[in-house]
Order: sequence, then C-alpha cells, then structure tokens
Amino acid sequence: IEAYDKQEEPVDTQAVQDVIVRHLATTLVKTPQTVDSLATYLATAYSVRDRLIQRWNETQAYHESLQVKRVYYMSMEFLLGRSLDNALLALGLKRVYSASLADLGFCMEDCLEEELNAGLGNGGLGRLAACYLDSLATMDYPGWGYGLRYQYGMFKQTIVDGYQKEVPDEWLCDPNPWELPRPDICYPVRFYGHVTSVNASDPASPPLTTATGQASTHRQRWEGGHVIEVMAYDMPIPGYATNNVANLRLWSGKDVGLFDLNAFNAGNYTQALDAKMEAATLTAVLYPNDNHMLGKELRLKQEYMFASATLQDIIARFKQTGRPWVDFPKLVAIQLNDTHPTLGVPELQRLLVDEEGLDWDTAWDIVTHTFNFTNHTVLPEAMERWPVPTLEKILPRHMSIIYDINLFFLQKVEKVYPNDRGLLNRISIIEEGYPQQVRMAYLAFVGSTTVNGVAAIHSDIIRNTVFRDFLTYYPASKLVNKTNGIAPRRWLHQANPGLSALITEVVGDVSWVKDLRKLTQLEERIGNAEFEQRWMAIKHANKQRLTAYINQVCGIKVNPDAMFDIQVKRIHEYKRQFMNILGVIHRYNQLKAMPENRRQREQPKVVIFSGKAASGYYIAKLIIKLINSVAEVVNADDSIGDLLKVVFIPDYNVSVAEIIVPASDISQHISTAGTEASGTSNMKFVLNGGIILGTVDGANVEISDAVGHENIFNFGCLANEVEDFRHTQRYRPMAIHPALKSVLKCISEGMFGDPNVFRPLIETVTSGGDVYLVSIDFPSYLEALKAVDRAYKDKTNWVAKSIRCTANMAQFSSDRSIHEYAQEIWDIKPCPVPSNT
Ligand code: 26R
Repeated sequence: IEAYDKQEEPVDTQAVQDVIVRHLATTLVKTPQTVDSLATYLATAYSVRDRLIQRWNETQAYHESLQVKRVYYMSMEFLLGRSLDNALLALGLKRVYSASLADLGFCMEDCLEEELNAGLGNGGLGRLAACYLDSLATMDYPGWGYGLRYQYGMFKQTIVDGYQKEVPDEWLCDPNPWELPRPDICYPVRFYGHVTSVNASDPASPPLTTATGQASTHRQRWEGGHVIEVMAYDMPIPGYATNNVANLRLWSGKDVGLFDLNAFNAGNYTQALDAKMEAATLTAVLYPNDNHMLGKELRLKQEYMFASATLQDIIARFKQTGRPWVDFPKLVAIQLNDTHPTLGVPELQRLLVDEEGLDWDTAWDIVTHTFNFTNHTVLPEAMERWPVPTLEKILPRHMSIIYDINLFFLQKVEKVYPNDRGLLNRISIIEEGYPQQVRMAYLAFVGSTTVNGVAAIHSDIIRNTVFRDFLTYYPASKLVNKTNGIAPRRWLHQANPGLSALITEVVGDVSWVKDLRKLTQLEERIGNAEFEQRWMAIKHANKQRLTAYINQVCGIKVNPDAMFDIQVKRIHEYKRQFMNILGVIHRYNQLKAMPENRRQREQPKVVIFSGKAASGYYIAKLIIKLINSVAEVVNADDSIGDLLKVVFIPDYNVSVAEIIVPASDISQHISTAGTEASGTSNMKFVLNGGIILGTVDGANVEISDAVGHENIFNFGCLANEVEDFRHTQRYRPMAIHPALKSVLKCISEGMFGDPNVFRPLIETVTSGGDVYLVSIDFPSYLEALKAVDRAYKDKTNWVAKSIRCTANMAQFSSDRSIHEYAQEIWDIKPCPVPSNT
C-alpha cells in the first residue's frame, strides 16, 4: 500500500501515453484531428482495462487452481456508477494517468465526466451490492457477483413543469470498456411446457441411482414450452491496492438464440421466432420500482432466467473440479440479495434431482447448505408473492418442487408442534387465498442456512414479525444481524479528494482507505484551531463544488456560506420527504412573519432534495411536484433572499451522489421509525463529516451509538410505539398540531399553485390514516430543526462534532460487513493473489 501512496508503481507517463495513443488510433480509429473527449475517455479506459483483464485472469486462475471456496452474491441490481476513477485509484495510477493525459493535452476531469453511469439498480439494495463487491475484491476474498445486464438501467429523471418525467437510460449507447462479452458462455432457459415423470424404460433418461444407492423417485422431466438462450458479460471489479480482481457476471437474453426446434419442425416459423424475440425483451429493462411489488410476468421471467443461468454456471464450474456432489457447499456459498433471486433455491433442487439424478434429500441438504438470504425491507407491499397459477403456467416444474419443499417442511414442523393448524397455516410457503400465492421470503428462509437483517433494529423487527413463527421451529441463531456498510474507497477517498488528502496527512499514509479504524486518529486534532480551519475549508470547497453543480443543472444560485441541509434518496412516503417540505414551508412562513431586523439574524439555509419516484407511484410524484412548487415560490421571494433556498436536483444517481454527499452540513434520514431497514446514505454523509438529523430507525441507531448521541439530532416516535399510534390515527384521528394545520392550509389555499393538484397528497395525512405518522412526528421534527440551527451557530462546536463523526465511522465500512459475512455466514477466507511482476 506504500507504493500506492507514493505512486511508486513502475510505470512512467511515456508508457501510459503510448498505450492511450495506440488505443485512440487502433481501437477507436481516431486521428489527432478527429479525437474528442469521448474517445479520450474510451482510450484511457481501454488502457486501464488491459491491466485489469490481466489481473482478473490471474485471480480466477489462482482461485481455481487452489479450489478455494467462493461466495456468489446474487443480486438483481448492481448500482456501480462509473468505473474509471475507481479503477485508477485502485491500481494506484491516478496521478500517473492525470500527468499522462495532461501531457497529451487532455484534462482528467473532462475525461472522467464522459463515462456513463452503470445504473443497474434502484437504490439502497443495488448500491449495497456494488459496495460489497468492492470490499470482497479489496480484502482478497474469492467472490463473484451475479446479476442482469439490463439494456436500459434506472430511468433518467427530468423535471418538466415541476413534475418528474422518465426518459430511457441508454447507458450502452457508447461502447462499454468495462464489460467483456462471453459468447462462449451461454445457457438455455426454459419457460412454460409441461412435466412428465421419468419413464424407467426410456433410454434417453435411464433411472439413475442416487448417492445413497436408491433410484431417485422425485426425478421428473420438464419439456416443451420454449427455450431461450442467455449469454454472459463479465465486468472486472478491482480491489484497492491488491492484485485481486473480482468478477461481476451479468446475463443478457440473446436475440439470436436457440430456435425452438419443435415449433420449427411443425412448420410454425413465426412462433419459433417469437422465442428469439422474447429473449432480448427479457433483460431489456430494470423494473424501476423499489419497495412495491408489481406482479408482472416479465419480472418473474427475469427472476427465473437470472436464477437458472446463474445456477447452471455455478454447477458447470463445480463439475470442473471433479469433486463429489456432497462437496458442493464446501466450494460454493450463495447469498440471495433479498427475495428477488429466490427461484435459485428450487432451480438448484431441480438441477440436482432432475438433471443430475441425485435423490431428493441429498439434493435438499446441498441446497440448504449453499444458500443464505438477506432481507432488506419490512414494508408489506414490498414482500414478493407470486400467484400459484402464474408459477404453474410459466414454471410448472418449479411449482411442483415448491409444493414438495413446503410439504416436507410442514411435516417436520408438525412433528414438533402437533395439532397446531394455526402455526402450519402461518408458516406455510403457500399462502391460502384466491389465488394461492407463494411467499418468496418464506421459501428463501426455508432454503437457507442463515438469514440476516441489515441493521440491529431491523434484524430485531424481522425476528419479531415476519419470521417470528419460523424461529419457534428453527434455532434463534438462524437469524442474524449484519449491519450494512459502505465502501470507503468510493464514498470518501474518491468522492472527497480534499478530505482524503487531509486524513492521509494525519494518518501518515493512505492505509486508512483499507482500515477505517485509523480514522480515530482524527480525534486528537479536535481543538487544534489550524486543523479545524482546514477541515472547514474542505467542507466549504465541497459546498462550492455542489453550488456550481446546482447552478449548472437547476440554474439556481445558492450561497455556499449558507447551511446545506440535504435529503437525497428514493422518493417514498415512508422516507417522508413530504414532512421535510412541510418543514420548509413552516420555516418560510416564520421568516415572512418576522420583522426585517430579526429576520437578518436567522441562519441562511439551502434545503436540497434529490431522488427518483417509481414511475407508477402517484403520491411520490406529487411530493416531487410539491417540492418544486415550493422552491419556485421561495426562491423568487426577494424578501427572503439567501435566508432560504429550496433545490430539487434532477436525476439522482451514483455520480450525482458523489458530488452531493461531501457537501452536507446536515442531512436528513427521517423515515417513520421501524420502516427504513438500514439506510446507507446516512453512513456516507457522516463519513464525510456531515451531521445527521434522523429518526430512531435503521442504521441511524448504531451511528448514534458510534459517534456519540450528542453529535446527532434524533427526534420522533420509536418503532415500538408506531403500531399504537397507527391505530389511534386510523380510528380516532388525533387533533392535528397547529403548526402542521397552518402549513397544510397554505397548500390548500393555493400558496404553491393549484391546490387541487396537491389534495391527494394532503389527504394522506388528514384522512388517509396518516400511515407514516407525519402528524405525530411533525412537532418534534420542528424542535429538532431548531436545535440544528442553534448548534450550527457555534462553529467551533460544530466542527468538533463533524470531526468526531468522521473519526468514529470505522464500523460502517463495507469491509467490516463483508468480513462478518465471510466469517459467520459464508465460511470463506482471504486468498491473496501473488504478484507476477
Ligand atoms: C419490486 C419489489 C420486489 C422490490 C422491493 C424492494 C424491489 C426492490 C426493493 C428494494 C429494497 C429491498 C431496498 O432497496 N431496500 C433497501 O435496502 C438497503 C440496503 O440494505 C437499506 O439500506 C434500505 O434501508 C432499504 O430500504
């Protein structure tokens, strides 16, 4: 790591330039006359990629030769963002490359800006998967990610007349240097068709004897329907200051796939072509809804093609080792990132029983010792359930396997709890009703060794709610907590170069990037006026960078000397951006009501929002409209000026977050207690010296414990009070607090434009049961905002808080999370790849 710090890599700028120029000329067919910044970016990326591919090959070959156990992180979403800057820093080549580009007459910053974001995810869950790959690679763990290569990732958001408009995300319109097409790695995936029992006299499938010497009785044949072909694309994921390069394998439906030969032979040419078309459609688009399940058949097909291709691939690799089937869990651990990849469970069972001829129990033992499952949400509407008739139609063999899994499971439970029909009903994987539904979380639970929540409070909640009954049968130790983390490489070293340099100076070298515990050394500098000055200067420079961005994309001029109060995340009722903007209206009214001399003593503030709403989420879209309408009125009010500005930054994504996160004075994480599983942006802001204003929810709780409760602003009712309040709200509407009443009145009297537009939004609080308890928490929220204003006045105290926050964030590094998963769930060990040079 020393070498990375001092840039002692044995590369000179001339060698780097030569490779870039060669790629410009040969790969991109550019002459000095035609070269532009896109070509420069691409040539630079190709030259970095050359190095990555070499290490990637060495890594895979090394791990294969040792037959080490690997983890496969299965996730329908990976929000990677950009790769070039990250790769340059990981390889210790940032400075050499900047100098080389400068020599060639190009600017590194412009070059980095050319890269499109890989936005193959919605929000928290997808970005977590990306941070986890970074940590796996950096800590030398043998690990791969598996996901889908959507043609269109998360939509681009534009704001038209204050409303969100969705624009397709054409992230693949430029060549993508970070993916390696693998036309040789393809698998067939079947849909529909029918199941027949295997005929012992059929020479095509002789009755296999099983590992226990008995003929498999569960073996079935699934045939007919149609078969599509799925192809792999690999993305190298570099570890920081190590030779290890992990792999992210993304599947894509092939538009030129297998012809459905049956249909073709029957003379039905167009039907045969349908299957080819469908394959391309399958991975065309990422479903942009998070925390709300839509029962779309195309989504189910995506989930299955993902599960099937991945499990076929893992099995093919396992077979190459020549090891017996019982060794499968000794070489393979699979993590299910929420329930989205859960069809992997019945798919592995099917492949082992039907294709490989193992008996049911041997196969099931392998399956349950291979999978583990992470739950990321408790919102009931986000729980995946698929109708039995749909599954029977599209995946008939899987439906019968799920029935059997459920039957054997319930039989075992019944032995322990005889005569408890209620219990059996409650924990059945199949939910009774019209139609019956398969509860995917239950299937994942039963199919896994270990199940985990993503923050301490969240794990406690799922222990006492969704999985409560399961823990009367399974040992309590089956459900564990693994608090989320964030990659310090991207979220501090890369996003905040100023602060990173200062920390490196304090620590003495850059080793903190791999060991965040070293940040505690910052505490010694608290009280050192010169250091505190520099700390604040860096924050100010980051606020200037954001100010320039806001001016560029919104055309709004804000004052970087004002307090920056930021809430950026998916727009959702449970995250309560609505409460935030109501607080803004309250502040505006108060300022307006003050005499001029009093007003000028108030703290100037910029309230910044950013985030996308699911395209079909009407209320969330109205929240965006309201924010923009309030912004329009407030920002145009000359009597208020810099005292209050409201900004909605369009198209929140990873790159935008990298600009926003380092620039907060305060950030808001104000979900109704018990609804935000963890949150990860809270960690990002605090790591960058931002203070947080938050409810007692998700990882806020552990962050408070780590940085000290005096350094965080908490408010609102507690998770265990929420149910009682909800009942009170729903059946005996409580008197609405006068402050809330008056801001709602402003909206409904037209202060922010046509009040009819906002009526459905207001009604969520006044007559819709106020499910997220805005009316309960609003008074304490206003108090907390006041406390923030007071504290911000005392700059010395504030900077001390800020330093203390950063200093105590070690436990929120994804390195810590991954280390725990590796030791306590996956049973994998670091396996550093020796250097060849
Ligand atoms: C459509 C449906 C199946 C669906 C539900 C939920 C699709 C996507 C989601 C996303 C959820 C699971 C998600 O992103 N959850 C977030 O996970 C983060 C990482 O653990 C947490 O920090 C965050 O609190 C949680 O909301």
